[in-house]
Amino acid sequence: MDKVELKKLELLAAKIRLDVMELLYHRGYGHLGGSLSLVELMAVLYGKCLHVDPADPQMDDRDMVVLSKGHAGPVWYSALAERGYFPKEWLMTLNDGGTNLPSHPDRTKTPGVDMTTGSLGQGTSAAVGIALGQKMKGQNRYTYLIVGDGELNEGQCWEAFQFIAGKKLNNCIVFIDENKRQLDGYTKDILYPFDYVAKMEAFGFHTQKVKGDDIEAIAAAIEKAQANKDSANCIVLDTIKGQGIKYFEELVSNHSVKFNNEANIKAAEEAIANLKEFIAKEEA
Ligand SMILES: Cc1ncc(C[n+]2csc(CCOP(=O)(O)OP(=O)(O)O)c2C)c(N)n1
Repeated sequence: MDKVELKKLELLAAKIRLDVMELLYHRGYGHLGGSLSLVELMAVLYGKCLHVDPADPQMDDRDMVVLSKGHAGPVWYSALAERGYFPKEWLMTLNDGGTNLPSHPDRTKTPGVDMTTGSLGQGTSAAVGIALGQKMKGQNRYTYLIVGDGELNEGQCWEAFQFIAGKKLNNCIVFIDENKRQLDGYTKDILYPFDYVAKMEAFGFHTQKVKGDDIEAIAAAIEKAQANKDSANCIVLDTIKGQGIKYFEELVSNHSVKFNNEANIKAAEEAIANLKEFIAKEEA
C-alpha cells in the first residue's frame, strides 16, 4: 500500500474511532470495547475493499457485510456514516425511540446494513446464505463476515464454518475479532479457545493472523484471501478490546461502558479531544 493510501485509511480510522466515542459518550453508555477493536478493519473495508454504492445501498451487485457480533453496531454505523450512507447527525440518535440506528443492527432500518444481528452466532448462517446467493447469481462479489471470539462459544458458528469450508465458499471471508475478552471476562477463562488459526485450518480454511490495528496488514491479508480461490478464507485479527484508547483498553470491564463516573467521563473527553486534534492536523 502506498503512503498516500495508508494516510487516508489512518485518517478514516481516526474519524470512525472519534464517531464511536462521541456517539457512545452522547448516549451515556454502550458497547465500547468490542466496537473499538474493529475500527481498523472497518476503515480498510469501507475505505478500500468494498464494492458498494452508498447512494444505492440496495445495488444488486454489491459486496455485503455481516457483523455477526451485532452489539458492535456503533462501529458499523460510524463507518457507514463516514462512507456517506446517511448523515453523521444520525449517530447521535443511537438507541433513541424511532431511531434508524438501533443498538443492534437491523437491515430494515439502516442503509448499508445487510443483515440484522445481535443474537450471537446467527449472523454466521445468514452470511453463508448470502455468499451462496452471490455465487448462484454468478456475481463476483464477497460477503465479509465478522465474528467475535466470545461469539465462537455458539455452536452455530462452527456449523456455518463447516459449510463455508466444505463447500469452498471462497467469497465468504471470515474475520475473527480475537480481542481475548467477552462480556464478563477473558475468553480463556470462560471457555478455553485453543488456537483459532489451527482450528480454522483444521476445518479447511486458508487462515491468516494479523495485528488488528495494522491497516496495511489487514489490507494485505484481504488481498491474499481474495487471491486464494482453492478454499475458504479466514483472517484472525489479533486485537485489543477497547483498541486505540489506552484507558479503555486497560479498563477491567470495558464491554459496555457507562459514562457516569469522573474517570470514564474524563477519559472519553480526553480521547475525543486527542482524536479531533489528530484529525485537524492530518487535514490541515
Ligand atoms: C445468543 C446470545 N447470547 C448472549 C448474548 C449477550 N452478549 C452480548 S455480547 C456478548 C459477548 C460477546 O463476546 P465477543 O463475541 O467476544 O464480543 P466482543 O468482546 O468482541 O465485544 C454476549 C454474551 C447475545 N447477544 N446473544
